[in-house]
Amino acid sequence: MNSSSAAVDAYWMPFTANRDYKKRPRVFVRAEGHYYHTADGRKLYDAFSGLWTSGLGHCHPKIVEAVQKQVATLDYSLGFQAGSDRVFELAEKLTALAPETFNRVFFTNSGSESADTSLKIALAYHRARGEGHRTRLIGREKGYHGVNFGGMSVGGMPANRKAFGASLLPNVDHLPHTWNLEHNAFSRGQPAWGGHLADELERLAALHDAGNIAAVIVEPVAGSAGVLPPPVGYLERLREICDRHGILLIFDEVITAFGRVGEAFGAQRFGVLPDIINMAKGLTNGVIPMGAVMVRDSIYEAFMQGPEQAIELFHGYTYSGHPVAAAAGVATLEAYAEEGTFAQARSLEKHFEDALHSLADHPLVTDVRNFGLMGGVDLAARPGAPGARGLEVHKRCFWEQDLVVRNGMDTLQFSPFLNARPGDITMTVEKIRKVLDSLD
Ligand code: PXG
Ligand code: PLP
Repeated sequence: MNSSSAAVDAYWMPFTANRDYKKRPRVFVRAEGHYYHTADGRKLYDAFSGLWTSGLGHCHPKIVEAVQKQVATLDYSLGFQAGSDRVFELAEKLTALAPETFNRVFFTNSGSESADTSLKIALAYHRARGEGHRTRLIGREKGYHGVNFGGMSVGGMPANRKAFGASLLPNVDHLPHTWNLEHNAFSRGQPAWGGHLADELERLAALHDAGNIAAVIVEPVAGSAGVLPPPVGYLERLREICDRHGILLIFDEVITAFGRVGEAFGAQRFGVLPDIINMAKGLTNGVIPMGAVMVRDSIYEAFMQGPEQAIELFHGYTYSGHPVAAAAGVATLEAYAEEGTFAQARSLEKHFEDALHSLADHPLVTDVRNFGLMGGVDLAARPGAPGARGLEVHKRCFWEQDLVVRNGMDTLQFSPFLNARPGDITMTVEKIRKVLDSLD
């Protein structure tokens, strides 16, 4: 393992405070089950299950074996005008898991690519149906749809947009976010207040003319923003308004799919069916990068016209449906089914909620939110140093508590394993309290 300072210096790390990190690098060399291991023999509990990715635990034997076998059998397959047996198998398995009417899937390599793919499908769908004037895209404040230009444009994280403001897509507008400390602080699950904020879509429809709007994209539960569950009735109202005006509804389920909210898809948990579902992360348990965009039959069918030899959608990635990623996907979906993972995740929800909300009385904690196995704990920012306290918790947990916790600025994010031991969730929260007690 080479983590000399030259090696560490060579790497421009993503979403990282590079200079601060490189003063004292935090490096993993191995992972197994619920733990990471470091070169100097330390073993750290992973309270974020990868990056919302690895719900089954690290180095799951079934997935490891499937990947090893696949890479030695068919390492790459041309994906344009050809395909591997494995990717068709995954497509069939995935559509079987999805809500009825979602029978077609397009493969990408990440959540960001899924975002851009879904927006392109929405625009091309309307054009294919003779409604090429539907070009406006609606996102939401505090939304996160990855870092590519489309996803960033409909996203609503100010820091991610700041440097690129002038070059974002035109014809985009945003719904307001639903987080409001006056009305829904310390909510357990879906806040009772805020469903009416979906009606802002009606206002945008009037402003831009509904006939010019192509799609609305939201996360069923906003993740990166610090876990913002939808207020009661909110998603239902978005669905109604989209139906009324012929607007496509895209659910970005990169985090919420595959058991994170106790069902295969958040759409099923909330009982609200979008038109397009984006996914990534849990599709392969994080083992090989892969994303996907699943559409209702009616969307796919709208493209299937014109001469048969014509390509219907001019879009695709070199690695769309990569056979090794597909093998990881197949093994992951099988493991979810064999181990009853989604039901197990659901059975942990109450314990997780109670554990997280036990932090509510801490003087540094300003809000706690949760849904499924997603949790966010806001800390009061240190005066004049936003984000410093959150990063300090991450670092102290790493060095002093053998615990990996993720912070987004001053929000601590929790993504327990879908098969976590309840005692480990309790342990995580006890360690967080200890660290919070030691902060100034
Ligand atoms: N959509 C959603 C809803 C996501 O959560 C993406 C798209 C982008 O996926 P890729 O694979 O391109 O990263 C995501 C990714 C965090 C955090 O700290 C979450 C993500 C990425 C980085 C940090 O919560 N989610
Ligand atoms: N840039 C160049 C020069 C390429 O040739 C390609 C693909 O062939 C790409 C970018 C896109 O790469 P990918 O398909 O991996 O997204």
